[in-house]
Amino acid sequence: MRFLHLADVHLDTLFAGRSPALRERLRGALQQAWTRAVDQAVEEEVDALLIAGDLFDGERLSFHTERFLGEELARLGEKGIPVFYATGNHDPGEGTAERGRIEWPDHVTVFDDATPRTVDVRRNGEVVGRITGSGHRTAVVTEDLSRRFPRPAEDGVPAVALLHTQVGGARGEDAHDPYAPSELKHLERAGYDYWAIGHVHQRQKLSSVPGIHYPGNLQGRHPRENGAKGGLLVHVPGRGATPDVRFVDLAPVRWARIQVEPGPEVARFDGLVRAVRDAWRRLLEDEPARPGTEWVLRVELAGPSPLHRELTRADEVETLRSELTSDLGVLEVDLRCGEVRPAVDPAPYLERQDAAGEALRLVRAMSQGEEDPFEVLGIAPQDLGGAETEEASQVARYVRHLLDEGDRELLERFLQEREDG
Ligand SMILES: [Mn+2]
Repeated sequence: MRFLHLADVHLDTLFAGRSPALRERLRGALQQAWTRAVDQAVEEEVDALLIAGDLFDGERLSFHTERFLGEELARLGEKGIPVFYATGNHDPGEGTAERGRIEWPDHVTVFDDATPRTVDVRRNGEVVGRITGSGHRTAVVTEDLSRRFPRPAEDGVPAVALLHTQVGGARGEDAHDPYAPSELKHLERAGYDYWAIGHVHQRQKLSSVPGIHYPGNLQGRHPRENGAKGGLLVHVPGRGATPDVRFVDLAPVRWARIQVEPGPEVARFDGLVRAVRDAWRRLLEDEPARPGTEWVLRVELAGPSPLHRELTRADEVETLRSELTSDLGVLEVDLRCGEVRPAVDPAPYLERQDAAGEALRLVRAMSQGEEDPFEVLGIAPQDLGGAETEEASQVARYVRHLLDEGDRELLERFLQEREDG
């Protein structure tokens, strides 16, 4: 049996907090990724398409998605490709009126409660595999649903299990709530040839034989969901055989993050742009993408820089951000400069018997706890903005954090004022 294994599509994600243009593009990308998945299933003439939960992000079902999904499912139906969909915590069986509008066609099997069901998959009338699936009835399933799966028949027909589950110990599991938690040991011994699972958005293989795989989500939706996203093309050649699993890159938009330390020698705007461009090229080499892939890029500048002062100003950062967006040809750049430090080295100034040296020694004494900053500055702890607690040791830690780069900051201002004066 050959099938395409998808999970965590999250149709109708709102993408709140993104710019209107990006939001529009990301919503389109979710659907485009789905269209590519269907294309892939048709081209590869798979025996089935499997969706391991969270097909929808939530209760919402837009008219657009309702119509779109209907058309895409019909395309699979016309080619005789059955669809198996097990509900997850985002789209539980006890759905809402909105999602209830969907009329699932006959070639779609929806597993939407805890009781597993087994369905034959046929090719030209012959049974080539069996799918056993169960779904989440409600949004908070704490039971290990995998324990209910029956022992598959030993009649030579490949057995595949379909479930939305958090397998204990999976990478990135802490980013997800432990719904329908299961144990790898149990899945391995349950007798299936392949577990098509979903929930954790990071693609990973938990076991080769039997195959136990998270395909990851179909399209990344935020900076932490970076790298190539898509589905798994799976071939289970026979009962007890080793499944062949191949990743297919389907997401039209990719998220990425690069960290750049321009260093003390980059002292001009175009130098900054060039430093980021070089890092960007290296990323493209490391992370090849299909032609036409669009990118949303987080750029984090860090380290000592003579442009530190400019990079603390919102208008300057915006100019750089907008230049990078067009220069790199990406959808959007999210530029972070919080880790950039002044390029000056305070060490030689610390010894000097002048105002700068005196001030530097005082900042250092405060940050090292030798002087009480509240006494020195003549303020009370409760007047300190930004501290989330009045507990003395917490406040002290917060103040030390504020003072951490304080010496460089202070020295930079001294030097600047001397130049200005
Ligand atoms: Mn989920």
